[in-house]
Amino acid sequence: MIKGFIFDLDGVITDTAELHYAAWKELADDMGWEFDRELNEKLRGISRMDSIKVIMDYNNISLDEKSIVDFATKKNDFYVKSLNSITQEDYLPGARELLTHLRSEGFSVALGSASKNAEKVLKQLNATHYFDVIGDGNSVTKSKPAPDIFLYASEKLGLPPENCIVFEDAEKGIDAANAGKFHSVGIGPAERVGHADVRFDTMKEATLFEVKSYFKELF
Ligand code: B16
Ligand code: MG
Repeated sequence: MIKGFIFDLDGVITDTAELHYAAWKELADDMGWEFDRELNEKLRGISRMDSIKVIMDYNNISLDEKSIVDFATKKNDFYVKSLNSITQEDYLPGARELLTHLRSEGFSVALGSASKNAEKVLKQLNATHYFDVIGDGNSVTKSKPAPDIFLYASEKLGLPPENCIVFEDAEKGIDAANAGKFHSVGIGPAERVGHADVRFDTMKEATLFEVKSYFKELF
């Protein structure tokens, strides 16, 4: 039986990818590193420290651990400042409606995001009240594709993975959900999330009715 839903944040509830892009671009421009939207796409759903390593590899740069942390912190400072621009208008279409519907039907709801800034983003959206549990980049040490963040969220909800559906927009996020033996819903193109149990192009199509129709024997 499905009793709980675990949501990724960026790309599922709201689109912070553009703000991450602007912050990495500001750092890269300062440093004279190459960074474009194609490379930004490779950072979808992965942690800040994994992200800077992808950018360094792309630029053939090697740095000591302290410098890597310093540069990642600098990017984060740019990013955190930009979060003040997020408002209640910035839910991805369909996301707020789904959260409201789940609460009204009595499902348990958790966040399972790689971001260490998730609480701030939820606050800006006025979305904190939708979640029984907030799992974010501060909750676990092993990031996606490891299943740890989703296992953390389901454990805090008091539910085993087979009773939970994970919503994810990232390839590595679906890897993480599948590795944890959760049911998975992919949001985005097949080449990115085609390995989810069911896939929708956008959150707008991923209504509770559609999700129930797909997983019908589990409701
Ligand atoms: P932070 P999600 C992820 O969010 C982003 O998609 C990814 O681009 C970012 O690097 C990661 O959060 C860490 O974010 O620097 O704020 O800790 O999709 O897991 O909600
Ligand atoms: Mg995401």
